[in-house]
Amino acid sequence: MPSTSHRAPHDVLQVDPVLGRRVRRRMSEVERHLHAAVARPDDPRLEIAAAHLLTAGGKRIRPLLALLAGEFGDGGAPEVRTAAVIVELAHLASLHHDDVMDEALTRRGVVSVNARWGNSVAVLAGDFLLAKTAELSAQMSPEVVRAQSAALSRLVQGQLLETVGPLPGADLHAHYLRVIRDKTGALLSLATRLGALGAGAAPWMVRALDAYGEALGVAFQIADDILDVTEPAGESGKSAGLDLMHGLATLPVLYGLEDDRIGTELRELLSDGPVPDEDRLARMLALLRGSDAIARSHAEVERHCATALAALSVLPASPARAALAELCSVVSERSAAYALTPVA
Ligand code: GRG
Repeated sequence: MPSTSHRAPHDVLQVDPVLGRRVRRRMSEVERHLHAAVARPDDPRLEIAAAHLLTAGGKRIRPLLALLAGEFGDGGAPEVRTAAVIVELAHLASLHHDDVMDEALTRRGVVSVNARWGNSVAVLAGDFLLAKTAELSAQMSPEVVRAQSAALSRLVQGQLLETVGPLPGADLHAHYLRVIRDKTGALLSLATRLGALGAGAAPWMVRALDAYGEALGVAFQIADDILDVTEPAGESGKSAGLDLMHGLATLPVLYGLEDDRIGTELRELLSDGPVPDEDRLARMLALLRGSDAIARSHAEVERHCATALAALSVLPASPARAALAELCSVVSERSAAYALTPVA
């Protein structure tokens, strides 16, 4: 079985020790401010629910993106740190709501907020986190508020489009791409945009970093969708096959349906409706893992990483640019193992 240990996003800081020390120091400040943002000394119950996933961990890729984008201006400006806090809080809010919709039992390797305290608390704690992001962006600038509102609106639209599914006769690949651009690309590009804006970077740099974040976000989501099929249960802090459980046509599934060897059986299994029993889910996962759907999906990860690298190439060479380029490799490596070693 291929190895499932992945490099963490923060490992890219190893490209330059001086950058690494600086960004890690700023990251601990971000952590302090994240916890301060959810602190409610007057009523610890809300704090406990809102801080549950924050404390559980997570890769912190969005704050890392904001801090690295900040390196293209005054990276030490407090606004860069605020940008990093905003994007992680918005991400957390979206995870709260996502887990309610998916009826998820675990997240970040711990029991989900909805499973622990119920749907109402999970939704409201998510709303509280979202409200905090508005409070923080209002401290920055009208441009930041505009960028944040636009990104959050895309996030919700992406999730909505995924939920309602494609229109009859629509191009399924185009629908999938639209969904993931909005539900994931929008927040990663907000991270780089706000980090760069907070640092006072030149507008052309902000645009390049925004384009990089969006393309990286698309690659990141496809890799996530591949891992949903390939990762043994528990490795990602979620259960395996969650998307299939909910009948979602992610890229590996779309390619699986196009594969002559498994397409017919996969279509039949899927047409039995969502929430399959354990045997049906196991059979669908085995079919996809043994087909070329994983390698074809991984090729798409690499294509979007190449777009992200092309966006970076207009920026001046620097340790931060090298770290952002390395992040493309980290994202691509996440889904590479099974693509290189198909299993029967
Ligand atoms: C309330 C802002 C808000 C949105 C509501 C629910 C929803 C609309 C959007 C959900 C979007 C969503 C969950 C997209 C998936 C993004 C994704 C790849 C999540 C996993 O991110 P990682 O791997 O997770 O960075 P960690 O735990 O490491 O932070």
